[in-house]
Amino acid sequence: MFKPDLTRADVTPEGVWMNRRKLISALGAGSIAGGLGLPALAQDEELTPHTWEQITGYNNFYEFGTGKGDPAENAGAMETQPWSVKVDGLVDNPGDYQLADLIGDIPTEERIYRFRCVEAWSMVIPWNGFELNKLLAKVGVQEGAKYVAFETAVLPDVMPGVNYPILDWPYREGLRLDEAMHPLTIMATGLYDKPIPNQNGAPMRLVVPWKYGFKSIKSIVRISLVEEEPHATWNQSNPREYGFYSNVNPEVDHPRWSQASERVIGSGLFGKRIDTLMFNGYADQVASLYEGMDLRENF
Ligand SMILES: Nc1nc2c(c(=O)[nH]1)N[C@H]1C(S)=C(S)[C@@H](COP(=O)(O)O)O[C@H]1N2
Ligand SMILES: [Mo]
Repeated sequence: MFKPDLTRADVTPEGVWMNRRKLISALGAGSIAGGLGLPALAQDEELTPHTWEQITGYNNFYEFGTGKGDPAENAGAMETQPWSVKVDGLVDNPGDYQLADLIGDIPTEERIYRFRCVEAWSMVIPWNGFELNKLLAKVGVQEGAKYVAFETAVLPDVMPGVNYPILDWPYREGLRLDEAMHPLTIMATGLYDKPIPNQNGAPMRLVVPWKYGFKSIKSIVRISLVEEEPHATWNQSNPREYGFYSNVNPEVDHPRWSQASERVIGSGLFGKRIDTLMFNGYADQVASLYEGMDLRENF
């Protein structure tokens, strides 16, 4: 079951520093000390909390441009109300839903997660959202469904990026059904108790905290329950560099850079570096999903 890890103290207020030791205990010392062969972290290190400015000003959302500032600059033009989401494939209740109808009475809650980009930077983000498994229960997953596939909107009028073949649009991602059902996997509709800004994936985006950031697909317009492993944009564009699983793993380097550490966005000009943790610090909760799998093969 979900157990709270990071707290509000890790993300607010501006300019306050927290002790690494506190983070370690917050993440659950078991995942670090529990014999996974990870290096012990220095206890006197500090970690910078993140601010609204960093989380909404330093983004990856290639539909709005490839620069980290492009989404904040361009995504405001995207109209997110009304927003329709197609649900199809192996479900009891397929259809084109208005987002509010799809979410219905599922309550939102706060989830504070470390978010680790494959580019070796991270932030601690206070999402508001709900477990994806609640939405899947509502649409009714049928026997035979093994994966969940997601697609982002393609809006050429407001998304400058989709007019260029930077990626194979629409942006697509997928999870194995057990990953999608895991209580850590959420659909986020808010940030810092505010509606999620467009640059962060309004009106609804996935957040899978133990995987590299690119799995957390933004501005979702389609959810499909399928039998076969679905296309995933980065995996498809460069399968040698980006695997389907994309689990954060400090022991498996990207072909062009190390994944053993990460730069904490906002912690000074060049960013403090911290050690990357197996499954991004969520090993206690998710390692069992991959029992018996070679994580070097299935990266
Ligand atoms: N549709 C879409 N979703 C996306 C991306 C994107 O380019 N397009 N970038 C991904 C990457 S690489 C990261 S690191 C996260 C960034 O999320 P954030 O900007 O909210 O921190 O979004 C992911 N989801
Ligand atoms: Mo990323």
